[in-house]
Amino acid sequence: MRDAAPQTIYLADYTPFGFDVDEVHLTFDLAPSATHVRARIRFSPKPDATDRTFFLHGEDLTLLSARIDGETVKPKITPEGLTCDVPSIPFTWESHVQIDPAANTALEGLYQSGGMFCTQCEAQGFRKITYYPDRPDVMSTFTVRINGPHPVLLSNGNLVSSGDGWAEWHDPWRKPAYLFALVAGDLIAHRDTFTTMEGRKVDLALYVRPGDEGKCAFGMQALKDSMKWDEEVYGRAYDLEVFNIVAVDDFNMGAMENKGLNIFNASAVLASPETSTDMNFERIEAIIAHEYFHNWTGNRITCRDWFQLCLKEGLTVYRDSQFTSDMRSAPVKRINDVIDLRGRQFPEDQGPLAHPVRPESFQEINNFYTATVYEKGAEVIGMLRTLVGPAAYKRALDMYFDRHDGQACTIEDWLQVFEDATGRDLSQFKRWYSQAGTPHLSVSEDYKNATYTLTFTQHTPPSAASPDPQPLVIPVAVGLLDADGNEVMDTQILELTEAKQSFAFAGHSAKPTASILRNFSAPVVLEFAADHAALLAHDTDPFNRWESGRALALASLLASITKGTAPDADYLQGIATVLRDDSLDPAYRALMLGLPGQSELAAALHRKGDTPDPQATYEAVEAMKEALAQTLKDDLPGLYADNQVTAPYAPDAAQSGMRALGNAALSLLTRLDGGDTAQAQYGSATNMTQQLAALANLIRAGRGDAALADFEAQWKDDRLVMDKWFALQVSEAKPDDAADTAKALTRHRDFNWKNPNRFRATLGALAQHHAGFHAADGSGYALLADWLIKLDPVNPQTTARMCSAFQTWRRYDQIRQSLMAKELDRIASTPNLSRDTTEMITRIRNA
Ligand code: 0A1
Ligand code: ZN
Repeated sequence: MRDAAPQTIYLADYTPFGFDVDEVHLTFDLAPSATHVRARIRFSPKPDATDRTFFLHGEDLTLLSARIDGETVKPKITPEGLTCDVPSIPFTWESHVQIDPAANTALEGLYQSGGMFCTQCEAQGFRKITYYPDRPDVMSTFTVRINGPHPVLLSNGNLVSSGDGWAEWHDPWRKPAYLFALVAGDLIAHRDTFTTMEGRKVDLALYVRPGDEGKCAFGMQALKDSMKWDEEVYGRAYDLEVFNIVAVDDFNMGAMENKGLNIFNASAVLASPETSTDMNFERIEAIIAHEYFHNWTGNRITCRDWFQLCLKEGLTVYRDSQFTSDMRSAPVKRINDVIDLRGRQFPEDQGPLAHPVRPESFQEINNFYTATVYEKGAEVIGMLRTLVGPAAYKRALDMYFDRHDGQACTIEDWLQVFEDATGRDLSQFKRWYSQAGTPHLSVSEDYKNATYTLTFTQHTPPSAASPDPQPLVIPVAVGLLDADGNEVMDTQILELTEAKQSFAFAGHSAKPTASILRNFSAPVVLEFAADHAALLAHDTDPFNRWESGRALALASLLASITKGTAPDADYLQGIATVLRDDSLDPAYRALMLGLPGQSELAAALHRKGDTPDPQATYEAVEAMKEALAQTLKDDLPGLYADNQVTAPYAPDAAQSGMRALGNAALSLLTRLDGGDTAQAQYGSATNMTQQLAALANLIRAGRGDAALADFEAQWKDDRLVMDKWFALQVSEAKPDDAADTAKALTRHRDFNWKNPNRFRATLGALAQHHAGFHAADGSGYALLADWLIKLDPVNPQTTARMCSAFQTWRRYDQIRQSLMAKELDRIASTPNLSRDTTEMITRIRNA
């Protein structure tokens, strides 16, 4: 049972733990409802400690015995942990607790998933396994003995010895408890090896449930590619004899970087051409890389406290985006990252959940694994690299690894290496870590006497999190083009530091066309009346060329919504020209056909002081797609045919780009042929990318019933594919049907609502269906609230994350606002609501 009044924790209150932990020995006797955990821990009081309180975290534990140096002690126990009188010299603490993994539906600590035992300890799950100073600045070596009847028994580090029914593991690298992991089950190993640049052989294994053996090869290759990339690009080699990955079906997040034993949501690692789309393959490759890269950025150098989460997450996301850019197409990756940033991080930063990249307080840390910490955190690192340049970035990173290996660090430590490596003063730059909100950057231009001048004004809207925002250091990449599209000034990085600042470019005999914020060099909202049509035709920066098309689409859609105008003909023609250019990468052309998301449109309307109407927004987007289909009607059959891959399936950038363009063409073609091409594609598809795209189009064309039934019959035993079947029906439903469709699916025999993937596939898809979730009668709000109330006692973490569907509620009209307020209040007044959900609902409701 949780506290009635949740406590707020402050960064400013940080104090170190008064003891060093020299070594940890754990013994597990596994049993579903009564697992016994014996801990033997060597503590040494720190000579210089200001606070010597011996407090060990512990939750939902039954303490059977406790001893200090062999003598029984009687600690004082509270719901959060225990305190005990301890010697002032080094001593050995022994405890014996009993826990109940079978009853652990929250999926935090030691739990069961499909008969196997597994753990999730980040952020504060280890305290549900044994009494321990469960904080990231307490680091120790771990030796773990597991007794259990399972064929596979795994923990961190290297295998010391094993026998029938037991195994012993030792992790020589000191680590915080959040990186502890244990797995026991009847699993199949897909094995390989990797030889490090230092010549050490590492045994690699990917453990999966029997039946999933055929879905391992891609993940294994991604792991080896990641290991090699981190050696080549960051000079970082792996440091144990084994690296294990385990796939589990029940997992709250994507995956977890436990030392030497990564645990993955099955959806983030299992892949095969028949069951996974190209997007799934790319995501899996990125997540495997992300978790692997944490070995250095997160594990070897960890966080002093949870306020520093972005130290490991922002940097590791930045590293995994660099990896994907190198493995695939850099412009395509950048565009996709920006789409994601605008779709998830901007709404967070512009609403009641706004918080700095390094928050200063929290109630429940699990609520801060956010797009701001991860994705904006990565953007901040990208800006730092842009400002100092790649060579200095490398020097700083080498210094960081050298200086801080084995330590638990802060953002101050991180910035210090950049200051030391470059001599720069980063005190103003540091505001990116402490100030919430998305900056707006408005730009005006002036041309006289052959001098072209750009004037920038930066403004960050004040918020509860940052009531008095200050100017930031903003790197703005700018290039200049002439009337024929030739570059007359290569990309330059302008460094904005003031609220208003001008930059003059002399020697231009004609007024140039400016391409501003190239490659999206800073996470800001740019307001500039650029010559988008010219940039769409000619910009040499692929990001800004795409961005210009996007800006034209946005302007046209906003005009349709507010003034009822028809889609902009210049935009349609500009896009048609780009699509006809065969010299451009198909993946890039496919992105050109994308339109701003409906919630992005709602945000843009809100920014202009309008009240978004979700139905009108939906209709404007539909009309735009119709206009694109008409404009391209003579091109679509060719575009579709030319982008059919005949070679054997490979999830690489070249093939997936062709399929992306072929399927983008298909979705327009379906508007013209009523779904005939989609029907043919559904019949002949031999991979999931083609099958799912065909199915989506058939649903949109109103003729999906037979294919949906066929798909279900084909895939009913594959849980990951069935997640797609659930999600697609909701996301492709007409706005008025979305809530009913989701509701009907919750009654399907395979709707296992305790499985986070299935819950997200169904209710998460509704939350993301903008016009469906915001249906005028409030049915979307009510259905989501019903299910959040039901899920909360079972799995607070997943419940709390999904509350963010309501974060934009103040954007909408009074009727919708009161419908949403009613649901927020209904959730808030649920008896015994978790700390996680209480915090989220309170922050959202207080908007
Ligand atoms: N550190 C992991 C993600 C993760 C975070 C929290 C979790 O439980 C609260 C689980 C996983 C990563 O960045 O991949
Ligand atoms: Zn991470």
